[in-house]
Amino acid sequence: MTHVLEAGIEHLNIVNPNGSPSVRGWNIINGQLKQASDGSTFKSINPAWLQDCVGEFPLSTEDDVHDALRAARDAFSNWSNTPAPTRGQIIGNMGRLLMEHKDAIVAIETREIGKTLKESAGSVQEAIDTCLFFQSEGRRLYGQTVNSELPNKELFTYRRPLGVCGIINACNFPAAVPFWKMIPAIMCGNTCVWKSPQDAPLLSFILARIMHESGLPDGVVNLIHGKGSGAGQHLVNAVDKGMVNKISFTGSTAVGKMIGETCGRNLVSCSLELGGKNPLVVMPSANIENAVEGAYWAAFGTAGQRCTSLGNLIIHNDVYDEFMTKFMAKVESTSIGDSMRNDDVLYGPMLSEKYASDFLNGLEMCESSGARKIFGNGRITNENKPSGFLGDASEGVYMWPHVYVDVTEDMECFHEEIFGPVVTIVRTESFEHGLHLANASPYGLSSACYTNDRLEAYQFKSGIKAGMTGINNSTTGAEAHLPFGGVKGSGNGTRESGIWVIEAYSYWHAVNDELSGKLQLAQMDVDEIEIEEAEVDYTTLA
Ligand code: UN1
Repeated sequence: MTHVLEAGIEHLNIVNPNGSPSVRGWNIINGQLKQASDGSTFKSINPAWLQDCVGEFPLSTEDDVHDALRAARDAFSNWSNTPAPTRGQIIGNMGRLLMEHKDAIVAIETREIGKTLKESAGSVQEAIDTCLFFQSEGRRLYGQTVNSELPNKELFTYRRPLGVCGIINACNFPAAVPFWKMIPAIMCGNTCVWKSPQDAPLLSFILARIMHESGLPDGVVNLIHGKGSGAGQHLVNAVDKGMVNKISFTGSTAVGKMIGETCGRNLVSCSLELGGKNPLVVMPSANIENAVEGAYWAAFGTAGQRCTSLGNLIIHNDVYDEFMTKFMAKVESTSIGDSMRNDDVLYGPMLSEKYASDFLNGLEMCESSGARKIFGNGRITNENKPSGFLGDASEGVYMWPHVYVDVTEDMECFHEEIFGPVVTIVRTESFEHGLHLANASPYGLSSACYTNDRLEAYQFKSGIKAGMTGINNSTTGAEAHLPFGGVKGSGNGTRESGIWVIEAYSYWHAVNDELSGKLQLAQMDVDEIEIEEAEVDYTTLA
């Protein structure tokens, strides 16, 4: 077994299908490598090749989480007093180191969670873009000067860090999403305890290591591995113990609500990026080829395992048959397999066995809702595989693409997110009805409308209740400098990315400086300006 710190990153992506862990990974607390206090571990498995055990990692205990939180607390004073441009420079170094090792990191992401190499490269690039954006934000982090209503008095605003941030992300964007959170957090002067996703601990370890190599002082980012129900829950429970000043979470709506309640009763701020049942509406004026391509990618890219993946595909009756003929031709020819060993697959395995079993439960819900399946057959095996499957299905956790039609608003599968390669198709007879359907689920993350009618496009973007909307585009594809997040059941209104995320990791501090040498009372000592009676009678000038 290789020591993860001794091995060059390039040596960590060698597939090793003999069942034994390739590497031993560690928590990083105050810059020190630590095992779990009780020595327990868990394994990270390559979902495209289950015999390939990527590594063995500490199953962190409550004590480990508290150690990490104390380290973050101790590091806070020095880090928050480090000039913001210097913090930005360290973040810039992170971006440059990520670029240097990009190919190796991409391969590790694909090996650990099964995304295609192209998509892993996208996720790592999103982390790089985030670093480059916030490198220069360190030279801004502007406050304001504000005019006082009193003479010889100055008013100012400053952005201040919140303190210790608990970071919890899902494994589907294991490079982009934690960087969306931690890079602005540390740029603002906060320190972090990062609970890595259970299914991507090696990638998380590499990223944390790169952060340290970039010049980040010990204790500013502390990494703990483990399960959501273990280390993740301990981190959230620490909010009740007064050890945490902020939680940032990406994951399910149910867990997000629990975190929101815990933070709420402690008046601790939280950022919640939760589920979606993202609608895509196809209108008769649309370019149907583009609409088919956008819907197909949104539904089945990443094996449907994005929070922005397409949920309800809403098609106008007038183009339903044409759209479906073209759409189904693509679905039927979908190429699926291990991207490490096959070029040009659309998607790989499920992120892990757990995601696979949740997905199969979601399919059962479609069946019990009364939706009609026109394509798909559950888990891919060597005896049960679509024509586009490449490789030996018994090696990994692969799913058919699934298409359900005749879905209506009263069905459970219309409302519930199903994380995986499935699309639920709804007919509409008008734009108004399509927009109504697009707004009818409990979620409001992403959304899309294909139309070449400018008024419809306008009415869609002003009528949809969602955090993000694509016009003639798929539901996915956020960029690192646009606000990312949802409304309704998709979050609590906070945003990731761009300048907007800074609000989530800082508070405004208003300072007044009284230079007059005396106590001047706001509102009360302000000179009153009387309204004078006009000398000219303006009414006569007309
Ligand atoms: C997620 O699934 O949590 O817009 C993030 C997108 C990606 C990010 C998805 N850039 O689909």
